[in-house]
Amino acid sequence: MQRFSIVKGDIVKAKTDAIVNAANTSLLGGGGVDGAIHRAAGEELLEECKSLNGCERGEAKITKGYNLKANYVIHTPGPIWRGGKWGEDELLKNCYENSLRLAKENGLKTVAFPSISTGVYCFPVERAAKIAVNVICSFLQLDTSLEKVIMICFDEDTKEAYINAFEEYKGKDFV
Ligand code: AR6
Repeated sequence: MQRFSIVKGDIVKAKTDAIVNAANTSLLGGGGVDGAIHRAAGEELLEECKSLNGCERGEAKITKGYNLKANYVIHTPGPIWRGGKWGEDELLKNCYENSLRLAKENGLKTVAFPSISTGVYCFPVERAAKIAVNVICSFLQLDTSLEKVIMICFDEDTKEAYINAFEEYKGKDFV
């Protein structure tokens, strides 16, 4: 089985154990994928999020999924793009790593990610895709508890960026 896949779609419909939310540091909802997840999960998600006291960029926190098909939501605020010299790459890497670590710690087997930071936060998608693919595939190579990670891209251009990044990664050392 291919343990990493890239698809076009709407993450709120994913039937994975967890979906990842490209949140903001308040964790109290917003636009983009965050808004879609909160709308689909219902008011109880916001209530649980209020008890978490926010989240630093690059960190991750987990809640239940409520009305979603996914049992859990992993919330991670990504970096806001400010030109690339303000630690944006490292913060984005941390988002993926900490989300995967949290999934593993909670015994989850399947996780779906959106393209963190490449919407409202304006992180260039080709650069973000390389970081995401490298972190996810390296994690899967070292860890056997996670069975499947899916990148769910909302549009064709985003999907293409992730597929190109994956092809480049496979060219290096993915088996
Ligand atoms: N399923 C999958 N991907 C989606 C969906 C969806 N339903 N909806 C949007 N995307 P963004 P960010 C894609 O802006 O850049 C919020 O207000 C979207 O096309 O959601 O990390 C938060 O509260 C893009 O490719 O997240 C924060 O304030 C990707 O998801 C801020 O936006 C990320 O776009 C976070 O900005």
